[in-house]
Amino acid sequence: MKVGSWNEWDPLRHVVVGRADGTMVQAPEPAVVRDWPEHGFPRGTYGPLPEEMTAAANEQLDSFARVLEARGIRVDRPRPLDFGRPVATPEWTQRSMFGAMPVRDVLVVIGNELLEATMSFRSRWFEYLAHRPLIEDYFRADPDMRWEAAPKPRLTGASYRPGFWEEFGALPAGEQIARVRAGDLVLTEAEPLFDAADIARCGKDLFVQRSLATNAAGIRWLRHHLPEHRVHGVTFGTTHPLHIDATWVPLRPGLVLHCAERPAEEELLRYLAVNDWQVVPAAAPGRREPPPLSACSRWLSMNLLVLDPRTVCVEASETAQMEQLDRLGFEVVPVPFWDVAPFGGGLHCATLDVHREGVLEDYFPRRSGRF
Ligand code: ABU
Repeated sequence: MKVGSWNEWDPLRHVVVGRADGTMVQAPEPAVVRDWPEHGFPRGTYGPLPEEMTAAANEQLDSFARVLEARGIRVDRPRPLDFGRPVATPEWTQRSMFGAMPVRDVLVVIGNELLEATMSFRSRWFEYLAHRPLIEDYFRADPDMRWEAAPKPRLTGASYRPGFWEEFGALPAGEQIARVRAGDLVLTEAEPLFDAADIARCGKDLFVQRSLATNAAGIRWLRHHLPEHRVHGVTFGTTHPLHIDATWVPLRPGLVLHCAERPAEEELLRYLAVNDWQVVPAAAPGRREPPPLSACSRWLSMNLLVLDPRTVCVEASETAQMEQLDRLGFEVVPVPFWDVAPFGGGLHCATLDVHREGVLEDYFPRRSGRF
């Protein structure tokens, strides 16, 4: 038993796969607006996702776990909470939690450190508890594991821009993207906030997206916390930045899959170019629409799990994405996963790599601009 992973591609030996049980369309809160009248959840309403959807998602998650185990990868599962119950801190009350499917959002392993993210939704403040039984087991079993939790956020009204959603929603897309580039979104800079899924790990370099869940103070906290790394704050040209793993997906040393609909900053592209990295635009998704009851986009097509530098798991209906990866020299493992998407994401979102073989390496020896 060992906790250790430096990047997104070294050979995977041990992974956590989430569970769909009890996932909620969460109760209203300042960080996020849910408005899905066509699926029975108009703005202001909340409640559990339908039982038949939950059963279908769990079937795909269980089957994915079996695919990984058949390849000799150890798979652990979280222990879902009663996410329908209200939660509170001394400063606020939230009428429901969310779920325990997207493990990637909450936890990240960097070297021998397992780090619990702050999160920025009140409905997700306590989500780490679904993973604590596993984390405690790892801590007992691995004498070298570092167990860290980022500062628990207060998430008072001071952490959110009042009236953000109404104001932002009324802007044309170009102005919304300008706000994304400027980091002028729902989160203020009152305290460090980040979701772990905004981090893409490339050895010494960590690319962290400033998003609807991650603010500049969160990126600064990560930079101070990980002094042996280069922690780069990055933005992409999208109106709804939330987690980097359907936008900027490192596949192996020298190769990143990039969502071309969400352009990277020129300076970031130059940094990759001077270090001889190739940035490949991902194939267009097969799906025409985003998943129902979900903040995710149809670009979950590129939310994949790399098993080693030659093998990658991809959602089974995304044939164009699979063919592209095949052309790039990967063995592609198709995994049916679309029924999981409403529960918080794709194959990368659903997992946490606890152990990948490998050591810390510097894949970007040359500096460029602010990088
Ligand atoms: N949370 C995973 C990616 C979200 C998206 O861009 O579709």
